[in-house]
Amino acid sequence: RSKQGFTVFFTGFSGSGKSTIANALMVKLMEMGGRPVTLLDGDIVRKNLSSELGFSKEHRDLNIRRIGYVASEITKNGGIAICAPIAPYATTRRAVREDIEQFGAFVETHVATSIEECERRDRKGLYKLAREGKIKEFTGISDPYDVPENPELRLETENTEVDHCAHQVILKLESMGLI
Ligand code: GGZ
Repeated sequence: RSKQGFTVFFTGFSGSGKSTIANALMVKLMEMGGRPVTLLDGDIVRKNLSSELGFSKEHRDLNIRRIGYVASEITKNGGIAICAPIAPYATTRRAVREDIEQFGAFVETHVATSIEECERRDRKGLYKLAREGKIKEFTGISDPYDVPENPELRLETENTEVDHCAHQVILKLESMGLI
């Protein structure tokens, strides 16, 4: 009997490392073979599925619900979905969890890089713009982020290689009997 589908749902600040870890995880899961793996990355989804949306609470919630819907369809069909949006609101993450758990497992993974570290790295220069007020409602600077209280997994990235973070997800999936 084939295994159930599941969704790995990364959440964390801009620049926390979600996309990088999600990509490394996708490679590992694809190498294992067997089931299709679909990556729903924050900026790719925004471009292709949510291009009309901004960053108000309403628009972020719509964006996350769309991601959740696609992930639930993939999960229903026995596939693997990897999502990597900021997803700042706990209630919205909870709603997506409920959608997906009807069909398979939901593995909420908090990429716990601190706001100080994300701002220090500032890979895309967005934190500087947010501090200058040139980007409004910027998560962690001028907009809220609800820290996940009971995620399946929390990744401390500050002294951990990307590959090791992705490996921790693999170990969690094994311990949950999903792979
Ligand atoms: C947060 C913003 C904002 C604001 C633009 N707040 O590092 P990035 O650039 O590529 O990741 C961020 C991305 C966040 O989109 P998500 O779809 O993941 O957000 S949410 O889950 O809240 O819907 C950042 C960029 O968009 N960006 N303006 N105001 N991030």
